[in-house]
Amino acid sequence: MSEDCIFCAIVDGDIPGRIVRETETTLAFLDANPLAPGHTLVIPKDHHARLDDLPDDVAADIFRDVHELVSRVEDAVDADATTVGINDGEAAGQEVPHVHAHIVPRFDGDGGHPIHAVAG
Ligand code: IU
Repeated sequence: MSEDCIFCAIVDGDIPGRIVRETETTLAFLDANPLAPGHTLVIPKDHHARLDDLPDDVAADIFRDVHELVSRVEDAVDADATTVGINDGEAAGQEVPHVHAHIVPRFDGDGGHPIHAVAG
């Protein structure tokens, strides 16, 4: 855990999160400022700022969760497709320095561009 990390506070239950899935090593919850209904974040429970900091097994756990959640989230909000993205580092648009994968439901004609739509 890292002090003053908002995502660590969600993991610890100090800040409420709308939890979608929890495993021993990962947590998935709804984004507080969703780019689309169902916008979900998948994070490691331990604090790691950048992808390169993640242990291999936790990186695999995160992708396993993303893989399993995409269809569940699409079904839940009746989406047509999904953009999955990680902003890895400040210059890439990472605002919260705790690794997180975005699952952004997409809808026919929503006008978003792949990747740029999730970079905001
Ligand atoms: P980014 O990839 O670091 O730019 O994305 C950060 C995301 O975290 C962004 O979509 C925010 O809406 C989201 N978020 C959140 O869900 N809860 C929070 O308390 C904060 C940010 I701060």
